[in-house]
Amino acid sequence: MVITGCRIRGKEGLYDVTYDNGVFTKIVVHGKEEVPKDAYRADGRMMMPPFVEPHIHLDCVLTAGIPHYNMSGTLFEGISTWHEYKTTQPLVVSEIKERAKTALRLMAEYGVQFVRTHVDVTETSFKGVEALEELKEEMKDIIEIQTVAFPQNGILSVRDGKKLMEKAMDMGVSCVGGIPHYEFSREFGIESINYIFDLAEKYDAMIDVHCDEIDDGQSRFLETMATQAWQREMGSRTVAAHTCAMGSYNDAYCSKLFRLLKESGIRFNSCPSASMHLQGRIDTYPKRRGITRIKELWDAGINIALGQDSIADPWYPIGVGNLLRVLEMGIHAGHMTGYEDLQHCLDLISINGARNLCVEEEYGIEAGKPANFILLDGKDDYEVIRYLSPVILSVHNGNTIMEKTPAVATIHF
Ligand code: 17E
Ligand code: FE2
Repeated sequence: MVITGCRIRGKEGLYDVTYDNGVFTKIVVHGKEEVPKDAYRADGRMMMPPFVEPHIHLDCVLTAGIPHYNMSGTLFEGISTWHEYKTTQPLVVSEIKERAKTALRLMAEYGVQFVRTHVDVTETSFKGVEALEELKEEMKDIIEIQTVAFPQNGILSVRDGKKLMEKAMDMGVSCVGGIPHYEFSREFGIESINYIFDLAEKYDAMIDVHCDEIDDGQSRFLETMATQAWQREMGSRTVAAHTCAMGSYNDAYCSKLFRLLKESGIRFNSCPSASMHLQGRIDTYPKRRGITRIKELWDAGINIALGQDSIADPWYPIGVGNLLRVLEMGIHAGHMTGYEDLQHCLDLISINGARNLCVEEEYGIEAGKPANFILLDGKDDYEVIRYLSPVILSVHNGNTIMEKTPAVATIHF
């Protein structure tokens, strides 16, 4: 198959891109060689590697309103509403898979091909783990899924929490998760982090921890995570998610912290739309934004990717799978709307996510790499974020997983 006359993100000029048997085979300057009649005409649109969703909870998606909506909009009412859901609704593997698959179809429409999902392992029937592990296997040629053992109610703050984590890892979950800021005490929080790193070493797994997801400037579990990652040289396989408290740290502490963050090599994830919605709820005015220091991390050369967190679940009532909306929110909230930032802002939902998931090998428009790409109805990052351009073609391992005909408006003046 040949895509003719496309821009390639980050390169000058137009190209013809050929892929065969799921792999890119040839990339030549447009017009240099004859192309087959059935080549796909890109007409100058931009090709790039697919979008990456580094942080979502697929076991909870599309449950908003059952048994009731989160009326306060706080993280804590989200957690208690989910607790009601999981203890009152029948949990059926086929139903969880269907909801998750509906969310994956939404994401596919917006160019996502790699997804890391959390799955609550303090839901003790383990139907969520079963469902998402099955889906991960069934979908692997279409959308690549990684799972995280996420202890929603804590590891040490629930009875047998460690056993639940271990059971999930035995069932094939990809990453070890955690929630230190939600453990009963600071001591439990720290002990949970040490345990998470031990477990990751035991299972040779990656780490992705909900860390300091709270507007409490005293919540400093990130320094413990980064220190563990530094000591064990596991930074490149470790993600600190949310780190909302960093938005409330004082600058003196933060400047000290950044040295460790850089040396540790850990990666970051922020979910700006979800955090803007959930955090700042207990403030009067001025209200905090409740997000981590996206721009400062980016400027320090620390990897940070943006994710959705939720699609219509007890934590966040809206969302349709469109990472461009998350990016739009993130660059506003993070003051990244300067001209220079806009030139490469798509990194935040593409390559940076791929680094968090450790899938860079499969990622890139280069001969010899798997034919994973999207085609956007726009020509560069600036235009795509300004227009929230639709993805019109999405190809994974050479298979077309989504095609779209964008709507055309007729203006009558
Ligand atoms: N659970 C949690 O602790 N935090 C979140 N943002 C979500 C679930 C979505
Ligand atoms: Fe989350």
